[in-house]
Amino acid sequence: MTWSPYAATDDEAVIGLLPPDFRLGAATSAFQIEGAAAEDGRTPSIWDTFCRVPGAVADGDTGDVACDHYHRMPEDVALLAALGLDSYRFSVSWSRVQPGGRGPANPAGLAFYDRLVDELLDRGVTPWLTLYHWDLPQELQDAGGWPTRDTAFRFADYAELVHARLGDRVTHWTTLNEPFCSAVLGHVEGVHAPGGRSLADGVRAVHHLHLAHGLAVQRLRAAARRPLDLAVTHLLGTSGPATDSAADREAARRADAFGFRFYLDPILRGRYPRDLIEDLAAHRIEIPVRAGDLEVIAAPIDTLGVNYYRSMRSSGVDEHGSAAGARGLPVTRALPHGGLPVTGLGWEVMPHDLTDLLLRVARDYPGTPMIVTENGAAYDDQPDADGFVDDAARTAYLSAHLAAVSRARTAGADVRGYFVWSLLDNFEWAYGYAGRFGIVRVDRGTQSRTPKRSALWLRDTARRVRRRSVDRGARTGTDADTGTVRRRRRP
Ligand code: IFM
Repeated sequence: MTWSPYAATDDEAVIGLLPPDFRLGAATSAFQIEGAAAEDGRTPSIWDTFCRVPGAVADGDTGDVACDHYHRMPEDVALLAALGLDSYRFSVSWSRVQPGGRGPANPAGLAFYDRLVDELLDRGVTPWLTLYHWDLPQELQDAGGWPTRDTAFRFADYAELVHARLGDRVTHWTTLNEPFCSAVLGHVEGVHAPGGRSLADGVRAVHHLHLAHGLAVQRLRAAARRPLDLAVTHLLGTSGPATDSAADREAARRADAFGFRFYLDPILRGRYPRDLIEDLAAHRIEIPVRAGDLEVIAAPIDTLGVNYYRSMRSSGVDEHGSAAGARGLPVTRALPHGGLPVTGLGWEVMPHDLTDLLLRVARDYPGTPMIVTENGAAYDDQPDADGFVDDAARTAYLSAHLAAVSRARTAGADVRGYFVWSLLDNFEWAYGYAGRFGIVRVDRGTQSRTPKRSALWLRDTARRVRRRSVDRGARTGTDADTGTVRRRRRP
């Protein structure tokens, strides 16, 4: 372990306290790695469209080829297995399996995920499937997208369609990844697809994403012939005040309502926060709740996915010294803490905050097991002559954050696993391919994969945590959880 300014000296010892059944995996998402954008019947998603907007994505990068995972999937699964990871979090491309977002399934698209699931199970890796990671079929966007209520019902149909094909083997289902990003980055701030800039649309999008989640949970439970682990993943952080001034404390409350409780309260408490409703009313915005919606949204889940990268402080005044919020947002200016190490994207490294966050969720929303479904860091990796990346900073980052999870567990938070973001260097949305989050380097020219030092650290950590060798070769046919799920026999 390399010394780093943010790693506590006993991090590795604290990681050693994780129980042998603690889930350790890596995560990806369809648009970020698959490529094959126009193959086998896939239609464009909002991200295919957004990538074509001049200036929207750094260097004009697109997902057309990405990591070519669509064609290299067996190699990538072999890599996961060689690293001894017990779980793989991936997402399904809606427009690949149901072109246009409605109507019949696309057999060729579904067949890809069928092969992926079998390949994982063959190698003893548990598939952890996310149904939606930001890539709405463009046709549904043209029909109004997430600000439109109908999109939630289209999502529920899509969820059922995927489950009908994979539900015999996939136990772990996450409905949505980070609705905050879909709704706010995509509809309010305009930096993600579809590039909208309307607070009202963003609020409508949040509600319809929640509704989509709840409807899908109901449909999957009804369709399942065996117990499923159903989850939703949220991007969370803390948002303390920048100073102790009344304005900053009020700003922190607003940021917490808009960025945190807006997401967890409806799902886990069956209501929207009262203060948020008032904040929005001041902007003449109403959350478009209809009778019965909140009961659907609060359909019980089994696991809460927590994605954590960093936290910000909230300021009640804008850069000109005026009261923040005057620009039409109920949130306020988010400031860095300052004086902390930063990643290659300038994101502050704050592992202790992850402990606080997990403990807060455990305290405020008791009874829901958590999994850290994403955590990781982008750095400007420099490969040596063989393509190896000695990414000491990323390794230290992961070690410090996994230790933070272990500390939260010790203090009482029910956290059952940790997925590194990401398995591969991939398409980092508006940053294009410049934001390298992978523990495995992907050479953009040759597409060759080379595990970085952080991947080897994770492999060794998984060994240590499980106290069993990962060199037993391919483990065949059983799901780590149930011992009963088997690959589908293909003719
Ligand atoms: O790459 C993204 C991922 O798609 C969603 N969560 C945050 C990651 C890093 O920005």
